Parts: sequence; C-alpha cells; structure tokens
Amino acid sequence: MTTPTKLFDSYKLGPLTLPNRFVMAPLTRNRAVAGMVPNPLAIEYYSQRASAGLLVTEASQVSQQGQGYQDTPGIYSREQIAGWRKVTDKVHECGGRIFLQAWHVGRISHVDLQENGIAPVAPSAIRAKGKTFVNNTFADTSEPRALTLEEIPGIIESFRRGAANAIAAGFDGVEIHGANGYLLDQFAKDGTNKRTDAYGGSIENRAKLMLEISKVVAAEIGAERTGIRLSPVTPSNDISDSNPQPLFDYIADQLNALKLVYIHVIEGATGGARDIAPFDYASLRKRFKQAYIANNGYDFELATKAIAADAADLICFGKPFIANPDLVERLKSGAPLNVPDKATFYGGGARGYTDYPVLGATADAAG
Ligand code: 8OZ
Repeated sequence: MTTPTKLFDSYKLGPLTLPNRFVMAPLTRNRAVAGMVPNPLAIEYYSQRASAGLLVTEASQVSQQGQGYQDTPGIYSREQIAGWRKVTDKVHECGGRIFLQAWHVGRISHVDLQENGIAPVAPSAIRAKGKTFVNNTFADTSEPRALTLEEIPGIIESFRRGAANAIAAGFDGVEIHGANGYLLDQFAKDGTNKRTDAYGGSIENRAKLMLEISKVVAAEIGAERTGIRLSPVTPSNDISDSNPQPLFDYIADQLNALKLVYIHVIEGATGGARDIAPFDYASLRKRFKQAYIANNGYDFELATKAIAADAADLICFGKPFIANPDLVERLKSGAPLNVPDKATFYGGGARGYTDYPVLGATADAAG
C-alpha cells in the first residue's frame, strides 16, 4: 500500500555524494553579529543539522547594497569569510556538506541598510508594496532607483566575488538566489522589469542577468558546484510575471546548457499554497538534465511520491529542519517531530536556534 521510499538512498550531486535526499532549505534567521559576520552560534546550528544530505545556508548578501533586512550575514568581507570558515569546518567535521546561498535583494531593502542612506537598486524605479525588517521594526521598503546599464557588470562581479569568497570559506558550493522577488527575480519578471535596454523587454533580455551571473559563478567555482533557486509563480515580495511558463522554460534550457549542478524550485507560493497558479514544473524537470530539488510544503509522504515518480531528485525541507536537527533520523524511525516556534525564527540568540533537542536528549525544547 505505501510506496517504498527512496529518501534515504544516496545521491551523487556533482563531486559530492549525499547520504540521503534531504536538503535543508536556506532559512533567514537574522542573527549575524557586527559587520554582518555569521553568529558564532551558527557553527553549532548548522553542524547540528549535518546529517541532511545537503545544507544550504541562509541567504547571504554579496554586497552591502544587496542587504535588505537587519542582521543577515554577508559574504563580501574578510571577517565574514573567517566567520563562515568556522561553520564549514565544523559541518565537515560532523560529516556534512554545505552550500552558501548568495543573495542580492534589489528593491526589497531600506535606505537605512544602504551605504550613506542612498536608495536601494532595482531593474526599474518601482517600489515594492510590502515591508522589510530594519531598526528592530517592520518598515516599508524604500523607493528604489533603476540600475544603469553601466552598473550591471558590478552586480555580476559581486556574485563572482561572493562565490569565490564562499569557496575560500570552505563551502562545497554556491546556490544563487534567483527566487522570491529579489534582484534576479525582479529582472526576470515583467511586473518589476520595465527596462527598454538589453536587460528588459523580451524573455531573453529579462533572463539575461540571472544567466550571466550563473555563467560567471560557474566559471569561477565550477558548474558542478553551482546551483540556483527559482520560484516561477510565487507572489512573495510583490513580484509577478504575466507569462511565467515560457520564461522559466527558457531559463531551464539555458541553465541546462551551462550545466549547473541543480535547480532548486519553489513550487507555488513560497511557504504557502502549492497550487496558487497553474505551472508545469515537469517541463523544467525535463529540460534541465542535472538535479532537480523540489521545495514547498513537502512532508514525508509527498516527498516519497515525488522521488518515486521521478519528479525530483532531492527534496528540500525548511521549518521542520529549524525544529529538528536530527530530522533525517526522526523521519527514518517514524519518531515525532518537534514543533517550530515562530517567535524565534528571526533574530535573537540560542533560544529556538541551537536548543531544539535531538531524539533521546533531555535538553529544554524551545517553543
Ligand atoms: C524570510 C525573511 C526574510 C528573507 C527568502 C531570503 O524569502 C528570504 C527571506 C525569508 O528567500
């Protein structure tokens, strides 16, 4: 009656052998310390979760300009590289594998996070309806200014440098954040991109920035260590596209040509309904020959079915990994799961971060 699960089978992802099909999602935790250096607690937090097939870090900005929320870590300074190095060393010591998620928020930012209080950047000067978290409170995102054509090579360079820094920090690879209404998604989708130059208009032009960044990152660190996250239909951060299927079919074809090691696809509304809009994810799966990581609302049963149907190679879990450092073991043994405490997702210290108990432990559970 029940489908036999392949979730605990190993999988070869480029040069890495993952011991199982579970990926820990990139999860924003807003605990970076001065200089946007990862919190020393992140060493314990990530290494506690090293039994995942693959860990992807919280989104980490490639430049100060790329930051949109308070206390998110960066990957552009020496201090940040040194901070991340301690995380990757400990994860590897604990037998894990870890990619860094490289991020530029574009217009989802606030002047108080930008150098000299200037406007954040975007494909077009259209403010996002929505809030960001800054100065310990929720604030409207700031009015952005459109990037000039001359500035675009600098954006591409910031991702190249971020990827090089990630490898210098000991990461096994880099996931480019192309999803959730941030800069690369803002360029790709026509609700936010009204440009009339080589980066606007046609599908090819709108996808150009995402693909150029994918190309330079792959050239810098190897395509076999480069993945990308996409969210074709999410409405997150006030993003929209009038016709996402041909746009993302084209992107999948191009990423396939670049031989990236995976596409990580948020199916539906990020953290919400899987069926928010019609979209043929199987079309992306068919076009892209390397790994397909499926994300959004998966539980054990849905994950088992997706792998059995060959709809995905790997399955990404978010909130369950926050609350269950030993998620893989718990799912394998059918043990109950700890419940995540929303109040400690963003900001704070060890509570709700490193204090969720593993099976058999007697430590206090958060939440
Ligand atoms: C939650 C809060 C802030 C940022 C994303 C990086 O949605 C994020 C994010 C999530 O991809």
